[in-house]
Amino acid sequence: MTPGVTVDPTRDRTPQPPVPAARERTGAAGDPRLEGLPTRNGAVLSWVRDTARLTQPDEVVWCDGSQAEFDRLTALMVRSGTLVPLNPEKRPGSFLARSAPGDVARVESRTFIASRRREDAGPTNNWREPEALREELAGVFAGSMRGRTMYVVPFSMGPVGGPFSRLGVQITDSPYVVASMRTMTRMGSRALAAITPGTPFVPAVHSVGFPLVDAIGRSREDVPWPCNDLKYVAHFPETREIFSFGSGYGGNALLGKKCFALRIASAMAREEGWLAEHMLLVKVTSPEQEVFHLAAAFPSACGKTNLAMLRPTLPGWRVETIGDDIAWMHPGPDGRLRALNPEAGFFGVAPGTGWSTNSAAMEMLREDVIFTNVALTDDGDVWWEGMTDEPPAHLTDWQGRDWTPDCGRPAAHPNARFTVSAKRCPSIAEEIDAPDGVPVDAILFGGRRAGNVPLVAEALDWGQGVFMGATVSSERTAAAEGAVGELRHDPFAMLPFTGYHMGDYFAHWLSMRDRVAAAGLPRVYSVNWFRRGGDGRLLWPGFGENSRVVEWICRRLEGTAGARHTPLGNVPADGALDLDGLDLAEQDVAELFALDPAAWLAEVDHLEEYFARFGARLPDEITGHLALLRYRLSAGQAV
Ligand code: GTP
Ligand code: SPV
Ligand code: MN
Repeated sequence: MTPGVTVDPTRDRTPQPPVPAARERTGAAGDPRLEGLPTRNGAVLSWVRDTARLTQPDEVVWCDGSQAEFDRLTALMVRSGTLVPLNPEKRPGSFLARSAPGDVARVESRTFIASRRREDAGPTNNWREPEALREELAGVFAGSMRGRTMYVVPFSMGPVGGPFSRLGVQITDSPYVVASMRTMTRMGSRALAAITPGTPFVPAVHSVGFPLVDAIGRSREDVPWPCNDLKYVAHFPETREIFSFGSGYGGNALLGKKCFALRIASAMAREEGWLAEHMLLVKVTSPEQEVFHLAAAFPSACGKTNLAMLRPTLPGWRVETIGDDIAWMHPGPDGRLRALNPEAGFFGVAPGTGWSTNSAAMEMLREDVIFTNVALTDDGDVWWEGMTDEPPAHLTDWQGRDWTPDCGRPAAHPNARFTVSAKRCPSIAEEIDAPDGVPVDAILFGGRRAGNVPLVAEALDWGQGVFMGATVSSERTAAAEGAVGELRHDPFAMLPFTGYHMGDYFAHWLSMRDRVAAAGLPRVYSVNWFRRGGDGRLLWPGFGENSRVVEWICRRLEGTAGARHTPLGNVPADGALDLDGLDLAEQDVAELFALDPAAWLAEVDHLEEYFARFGARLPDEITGHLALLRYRLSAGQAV
């Protein structure tokens, strides 16, 4: 039997393999009993039933998303050792989870796009032939939930019932995933009720791949963080299905996030004429009470959460948070590009988050948080690198070992994360619940770049803006497996998340020009908080001081700030970027905007080589912009 092709309730039933004795709601024939079930949707029911037959859990639990359910699950996980309750005086309602040491980040090498034709996945994705992958998945999922509970988790990405919202159902054998999905999405009864017969939903099957009973009935003990060395994060963009096996961590396992809201949604968006992007979303209010909405794409662990919760150092400016990771952007009836955050919570990087860098996040983390892979203090609180200047004298590290400041190991894993409801964020904007989103005034692209990329530059038009997105590269972070620090191309910060051919994706971005009124198209900027001087020092103070760049961008949108042309776009005119009160050497400011034509010509060569992989699917306009940049650089002018 193959998973995934099973959403059609009318198809023939073939004899199913026997299943082990059931405990509770599982009927004698292995079918979840229909009476008392919270839905009559035949497509959902038959898919759940078929998945249960394949994976053979002891019981099936339909999740309602209630507080009581969350409390039951967390209590269960405390008993099983998956969660450590934190000191209720220090961190009320909060827990620490420690993952297996081999299950700490997204696994890009095991992330698959199974489109019928290889060329539709393109050179940036791991392609698999769909039927062959289904066979393989059927093999690994067979019996994978033996001895466990299978949870059915209905959820909505975006407010339930909203015009741009999408529905999904995740099946999982991980209570940690259920609890996290409740925080990260609109999960439970309301979402299930919205999945009426005939309503499309994305079926997403997840198993940690650690059955407690084997094929011949022998049992084994559970472990605090069950997972499997063999991992799959598999997508069928054409039939809009997701299968994830072997990992309990983040984007591998919370399938509404990267798998649905980016990889599957990007394929939907291409077909339907919108954009599903790896972007934060903020509402900025100027001292004159003008409102601007900015979306910004930075690669994983490159500052989206920080910019999303920015506390401006410039007086009179206010930033409110709408999203920190994903934005869905649709051409609106008003001729604008309108964006919403499909998520309901934040799964943010802990290390580097502190009172001096992101005080809004620190306030957000005061209660009702699930922390994963941070360190535990002796009084039952949490700590990670960058939370305080002085580390505590003793900690229990993310693997449960004794830790002292001189032990030579980090206390928290570099990709340690917090999971918290958006409602906890002190700067949350009421627009997070606006079903039709907010109009986007500007889009920012950024990455970690020690060299070449200026602090800020403005694209002259949409075409150059798309080129800016296409040419993002960034030093790799701990958010995915692989060598940290290595520079890699990461177009639109979507390299690991575009569910189809990257060349077609560039073309789709260009086509937005024809879908949104010219006056309604956002302006596009590139930013870089991570430029370093010759001595290796960061040149820009970053964090709250990024408000100075935000101010220049908003003033450009208003038409009141000056700019000068460069081959890379418009940069602030002398004096147009407010640097008042910053202890920044003139030399450093110059270096933040320095343009070395030789270094850039080398970068253009690399880009040309990279883009060559996209073959005929690379839009001519991108090639044209590359040629234009080369010309401008060699002519030494800013045409
Ligand atoms: P994902 O959740 O992985 O998609 O990433 P994100 O972009 O939301 O990551 P996040 O904002 O949590 O970035 C985390 C890292 O970036 C932390 O180590 C921060 O300290 C660092 N960071 C954020 N903003 C700045 C900045 O302005 N300057 C510098 N130097 N570091 C920053
Ligand atoms: C990222 O890696 O971009 C994340 C974290 O936002 S995860 O959800 O694990 O993908
Ligand atoms: Mn992300």
